[in-house]
Amino acid sequence: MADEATLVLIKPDAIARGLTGAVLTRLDQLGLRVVGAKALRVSRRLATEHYQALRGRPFFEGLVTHLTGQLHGVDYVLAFVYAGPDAIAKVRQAAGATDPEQADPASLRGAFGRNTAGVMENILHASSDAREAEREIALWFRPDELLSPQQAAKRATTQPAGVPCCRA
Ligand code: IDP
Ligand code: MG
Repeated sequence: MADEATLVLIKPDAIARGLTGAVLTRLDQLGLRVVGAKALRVSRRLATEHYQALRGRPFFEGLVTHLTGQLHGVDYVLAFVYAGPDAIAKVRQAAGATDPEQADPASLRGAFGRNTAGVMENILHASSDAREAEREIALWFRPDELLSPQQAAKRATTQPAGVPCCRA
């Protein structure tokens, strides 16, 4: 399994609904290491750049407005970089399918997502492949905001504690 890094954004719908802890608990169980973490305001420019591949789609404006937090009265998102073997696929699987109504109920989107605000309130963003992860990490984090693999290695040798209340 390749050692990879992937971007996670806890979207404004999750922040507004108090789901940050649930997301982080689930991701902690993947045994990856966090090499970047921050809270930040999202400008329309950053949101547009983040979703540039979807420009022109009918839901694009709503998507950008959602990520800026305007739909949920939230003025920040939480951004993380998770790293480790197969990190991209592991986080995508934990996130679940794009549409919360189609997502596996055991996934974060299936368990907590909904479609009630005219956009998909699907809790989190997760990079979909290595190329996208590289582009997105560079968009959201400066190099000096990320731990080196050596700095983060201690976490990798520690087994996840496991949380009895949550499915692995
Ligand atoms: P992903 O987040 O699962 O990678 P993408 O296809 O990359 O899904 O789309 C990015 C985001 O755009 C989704 O998370 C969702 O918020 C929104 N989105 C995607 N497809 C639709 C759609 O058909 N209608 C409304 N919103 C959509
Ligand atoms: Mg995507």
